[in-house]
Amino acid sequence: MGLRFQQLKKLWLLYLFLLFFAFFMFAISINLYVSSIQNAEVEPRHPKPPPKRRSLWPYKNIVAHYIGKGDIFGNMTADDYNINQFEPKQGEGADGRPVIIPPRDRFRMQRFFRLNSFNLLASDRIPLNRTLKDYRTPECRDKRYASGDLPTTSVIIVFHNEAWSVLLRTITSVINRSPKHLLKEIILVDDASDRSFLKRQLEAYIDVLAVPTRLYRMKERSGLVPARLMGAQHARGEVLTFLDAHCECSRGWLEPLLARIKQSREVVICPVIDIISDDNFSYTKTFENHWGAFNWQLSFRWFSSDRKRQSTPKPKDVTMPVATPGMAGGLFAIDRKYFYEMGAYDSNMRIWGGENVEMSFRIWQCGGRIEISPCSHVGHIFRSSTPYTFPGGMSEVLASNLARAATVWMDDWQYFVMLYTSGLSLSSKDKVNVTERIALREKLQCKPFSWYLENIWPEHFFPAPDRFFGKIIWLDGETECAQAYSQHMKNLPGRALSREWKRTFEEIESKSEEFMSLIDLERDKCLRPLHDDVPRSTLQPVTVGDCTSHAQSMDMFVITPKGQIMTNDNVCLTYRPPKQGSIKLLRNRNVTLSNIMLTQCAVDSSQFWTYDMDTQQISHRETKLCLTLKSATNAKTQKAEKVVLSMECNFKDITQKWGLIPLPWRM
Ligand code: LR7
Ligand code: MN
Repeated sequence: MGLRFQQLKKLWLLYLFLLFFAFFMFAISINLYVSSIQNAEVEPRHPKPPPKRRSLWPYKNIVAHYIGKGDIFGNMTADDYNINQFEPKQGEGADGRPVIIPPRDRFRMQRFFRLNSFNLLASDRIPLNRTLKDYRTPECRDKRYASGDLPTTSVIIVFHNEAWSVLLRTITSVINRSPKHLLKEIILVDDASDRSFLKRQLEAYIDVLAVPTRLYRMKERSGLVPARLMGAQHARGEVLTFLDAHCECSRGWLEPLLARIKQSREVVICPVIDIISDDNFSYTKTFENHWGAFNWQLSFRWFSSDRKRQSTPKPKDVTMPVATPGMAGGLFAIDRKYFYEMGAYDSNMRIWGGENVEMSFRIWQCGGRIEISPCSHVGHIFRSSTPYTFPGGMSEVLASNLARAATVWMDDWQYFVMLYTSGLSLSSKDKVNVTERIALREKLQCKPFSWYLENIWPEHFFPAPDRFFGKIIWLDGETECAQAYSQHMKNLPGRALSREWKRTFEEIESKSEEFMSLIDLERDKCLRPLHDDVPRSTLQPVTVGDCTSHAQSMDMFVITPKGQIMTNDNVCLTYRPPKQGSIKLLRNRNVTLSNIMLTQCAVDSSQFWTYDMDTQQISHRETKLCLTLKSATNAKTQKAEKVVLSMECNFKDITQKWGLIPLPWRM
């Protein structure tokens, strides 16, 4: 009997163990599935600025990383959308710390993530008035503003189906961290939300706030531009300050913005945009010295190379705003009258996107300035997908908004954008009516786009009349195009040809039609990144391959007269001798080593190249090494891959011969 019992007990234990094990495996597989859904997502719709890091190694915050967006969590019901589950816990998220969701709520957390594309449960635990750190530099903290003299402002917040706790935390942070006499009012514009808590409940809530707060509602869903225009119409402050509906203003955010406008009413001034995690709501400070511009598809991008500060008596005053060619779009202050003098917004832009491009070009080209104040810090929740609907279709709406901006402001460059942006084409131009905006451009006597590129954004990576734009092919001697190209170069008069890029561009330009008609996108081999799926900001080895495989333009290059070889997103061909320490790192990342990489452009001797028309070699100017195509073994997969590296030049070596095939970019 005793033995029986012992055996039974063992069986039970085994059974329990198996049960536990099965459950464990199930949890892991769900986790894997969820992360696979997330990884499948393309690049973030709106890039985060690089966070300010203490160590060199990018740390990853692993608190509450278990996010769900997939459909395994069941369909959302009307109740799910409309209940307000805000239940603040004292001290949660204090000082901008991350929220940790208790294990029992994890499933619900994942379920509710998709409502707003951020972790709603995390937000719902954080008090509206949570504390934040002071993110300003000591210099900024010490700065005194003649606060009595500053203009007043109306803060305008437009929203569509924003979460209760997030919207109210935005408002609370504005009220608590703005000097009362400067904050004239808060204006909310509801872009036809349907969540029930944004109706009566919101009206009752704002009625009793310490700062006059008014709520206007759009009759039908229109988008952020019509909503902001409605808000601006009702504003009475001297300055309009726009914020997204999911921000947190940190200490001292407002004074630097108003002080700059007081100094010059023609400045549109933006705060530094810090990162509130969509995952755990932690607040991360970002670098003060970054600035923004646009890629070839007019998506906003952050850059961080050094820029001159607004000129001051003290040349290196780190509290001075930095001029930025582009604005992210959501967070900025502008003199109210100046806003209207400059044409407010293009009221025909719907839903989302493009208005930040339009405003950036317009303000600069028509005589204003756009700057980022390093002393003003506002956090914004960056998310990787759009939670709301896009009436009219996301790509159609975005394409139309971008076509409007490009047609009015970009002169010759509008064709470039339309040719190389998916969703746009040369006929996009005919589908938009921008007569009024063109009249505005004439009335304000705005400068051409070429002026903007040369003076406001000299670091730009767009084509230009004095630049080459096209593909770089390997002259393997086999394809028709390669043969015609080599033939042309060989027959140029004069043995010792000039090594000026300008001369090269001219020679190529004169035959551009022929080369373009001969290029065979499948057989010719184009210079391009080795991997398709690597983030653009990291180092990428280079190879040659199929010329069609990079719809997103990474096999097209712009070459400047000084010899920088650039591609989209501010990426440049770079000579980079592998360091001892980095070898291991690259191996781990499953990348073949090479001393040639694509990486962020910088004005640096590692990025200047020379072309020899006589030998068709591209050499690194400083080391005089030639771009060479070699087979290498991938350290991890052990597979052979072709990699471009730089080696001693040998004019007989066919693996060192390159041709520049121009592509059209303007009419
Ligand atoms: O149909 C809509 N109606 C709205 O009222 C769509 C949006 N909105 C509201 C929305 O609730 C939010 O408050 O408009 C605001 C902006 O929409 P988001 O938060 O979905 O936009 P975003 O933060 O992804 O995008 C950035 O680019 C947009 C282009 O149209 C706007 O300019 C956003 O204001 C802008 N946000 C920022 O610049 C914050 C920093 C992001 C960066 C970089
Ligand atoms: Mn936003």
